[in-house]
Amino acid sequence: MNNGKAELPQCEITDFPNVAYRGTVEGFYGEPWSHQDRIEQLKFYGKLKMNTYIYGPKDDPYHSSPNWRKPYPEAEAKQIAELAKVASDNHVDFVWAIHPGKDIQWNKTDSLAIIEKFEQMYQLGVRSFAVFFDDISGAGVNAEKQAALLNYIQAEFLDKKKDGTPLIMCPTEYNKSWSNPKPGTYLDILGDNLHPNVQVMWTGNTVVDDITLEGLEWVNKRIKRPAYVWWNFPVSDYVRDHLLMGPSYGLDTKAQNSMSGFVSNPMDKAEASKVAIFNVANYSWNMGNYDPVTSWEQACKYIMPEASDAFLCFNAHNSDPGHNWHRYRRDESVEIKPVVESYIAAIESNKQPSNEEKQLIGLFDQITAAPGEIRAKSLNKRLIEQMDPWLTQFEILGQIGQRTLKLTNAINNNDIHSAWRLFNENSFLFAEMEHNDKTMNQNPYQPGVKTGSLVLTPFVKRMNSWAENMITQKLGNKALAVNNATVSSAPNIFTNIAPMKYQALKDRNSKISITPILEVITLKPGEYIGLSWGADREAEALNFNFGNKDIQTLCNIEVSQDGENWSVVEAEFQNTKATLKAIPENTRFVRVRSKADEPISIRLNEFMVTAGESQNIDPAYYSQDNNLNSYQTLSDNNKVTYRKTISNATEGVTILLSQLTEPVVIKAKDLNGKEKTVYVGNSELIRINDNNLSEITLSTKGKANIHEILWK
Ligand code: 14T
Repeated sequence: MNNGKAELPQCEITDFPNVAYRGTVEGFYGEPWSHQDRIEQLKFYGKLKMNTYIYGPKDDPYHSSPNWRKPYPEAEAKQIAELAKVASDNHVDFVWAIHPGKDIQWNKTDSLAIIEKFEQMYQLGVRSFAVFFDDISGAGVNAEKQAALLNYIQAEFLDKKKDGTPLIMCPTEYNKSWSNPKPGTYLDILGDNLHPNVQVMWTGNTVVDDITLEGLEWVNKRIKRPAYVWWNFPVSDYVRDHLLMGPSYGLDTKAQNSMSGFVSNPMDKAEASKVAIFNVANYSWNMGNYDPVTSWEQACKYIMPEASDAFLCFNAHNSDPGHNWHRYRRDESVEIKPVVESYIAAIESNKQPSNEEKQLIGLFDQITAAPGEIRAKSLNKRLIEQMDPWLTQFEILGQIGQRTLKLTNAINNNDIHSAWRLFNENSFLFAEMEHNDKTMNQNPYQPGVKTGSLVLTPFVKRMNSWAENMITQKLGNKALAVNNATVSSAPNIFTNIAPMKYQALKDRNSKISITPILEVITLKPGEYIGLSWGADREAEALNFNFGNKDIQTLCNIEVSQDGENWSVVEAEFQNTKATLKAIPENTRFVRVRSKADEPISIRLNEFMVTAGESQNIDPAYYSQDNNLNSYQTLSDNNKVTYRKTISNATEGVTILLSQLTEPVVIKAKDLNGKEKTVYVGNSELIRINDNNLSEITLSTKGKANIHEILWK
């Protein structure tokens, strides 16, 4: 002490943040975080030197309409007070946001209502405030009025209180694609009118996007201050069947002087969001040094030290949101992707993969073990609870992967018995996955649970459909199914554009649709895109949208019963959309085929066939439908007879079964009609090598699934 003044030794501060305000904005739609989740988050931010938590859950009625004018009821008020306290203990600003724009009246009463509400929050210990005008329409979107309201709050509330942090606003035009580019419009009005202390939020060039220096410079010029970045990652309210657990990338490392704050809008799953939030902490503290993948690996260790490898493995394959409205995609399965690709290339050109196989075995063993390890070892029960449905699916994916690799080997080694067993095990595992997808996480927006959806799930599906073709080819000619359909009962893409063959299909509520492709597709003369389905369904309509107004003159719409004989039909066109309503009975294929002389550009925005179950389908169809997954159930001493379907079957017949509980008895009639027992036993793949048969009859005292009868 010297004359009552404290002296500090001279020092140099070398560790300081690039961005003043760093943290999260709880701004997603859907179930808000729980109180306990929020407390955990605030402590987590404290440890990672993050200083901001903006409270703005869209589904809190006291944050938004209808109740933003009303004070919180006692119980909720108590919780907010507790959050403000925990925040301050952890050096975090608890920012309370109001979302009044849906029904705000631009008058004194509503201005006062906001100040009164802020006053209530102030009494609860809140010292930081925000006003959100996002996702509204109507009178609320007026820039002059919004700016005047914020200036009023600045003057009548913050200037008087003196101990608040800078006021934050989220504009209505909160991203470049939604903002009026004309000078003197919305953003410029905010820039000119808003008190210089007010921070203006910004999500980037679109709603969900990378953050670029260029993009920030564009908006900063207009709002006349550095933007406060609201990064819409890892928020998953627009892709609720996915988890976004991968690296946080797409963040400009040279933007430190172009932003006043950086907050992440996370998933409704608070604990699972910590991976991305950890990365945001690293980025916003020292962006010059930020490396997304290194930081992500550190995050996995930090968040689940007890099982970090398993967690890393899970996260590596649960990161892409899948096709979505925002067109925001993420890398997934990055390290294994080239291995998967060369494995597929080898298998499909009848070569034996070697190195790739070893790596994939290792990976699928790891995937199968990861969920169990996470569940057993992680002390973070809330995190496990939030990931639970995805952990379940991930384990099944691992089990399918393990069998898939053995399956392709068995086929290449001509070990058809093992191949059938493995294919069949996978068939049940796929069904289990599908069942989980239809029963777990059934929100009304994107119901279901998807894992490994960018690389690994498509990989195992593709290999199993390859295996199905190989098994059928080896064991029999194409079965001739009942109702004269040779098409597989499984819906399939019908195209002669090679890379499109494996595009994912969705089959729900009688609608079979091709997953949209975002890139422009070139359709060469004669090329076509279509769908096929089984004789157990009757098509009612085709809807497609190729994003091209001239499709009507450039393409033919064609239907077929067998995939070989086609007839042209006329659809109704409306701009780029086409609808075909009267589809001839027994149609099993539909395609849109280019008849132009030159390649044409299209987009696959929609391609959907509505096809409900057809009536009176003979259950025996499912054992003769070219689909090894489907089956007919045999039980209780019932008999089922199959006549030979191809006249030149010179080898005999193969019967593919599963889930046998008792021996199956097979009787056969020869060409003279004499019957004898040809098999009694428990095998699930039975070959009867006799070219003299005219029909076979199966029965069992127990149960059996008959998957396919293949004559050769
Ligand atoms: F305020 C904004 F900065 C913002 O991003 N608002 C919402 C946000 O709450 C939501 O979590 C996020 C991701 O879905 O997107 C914004 O909400 C939207 C975006 C749209 F494109 C709501 C409707 C849309 F059409």
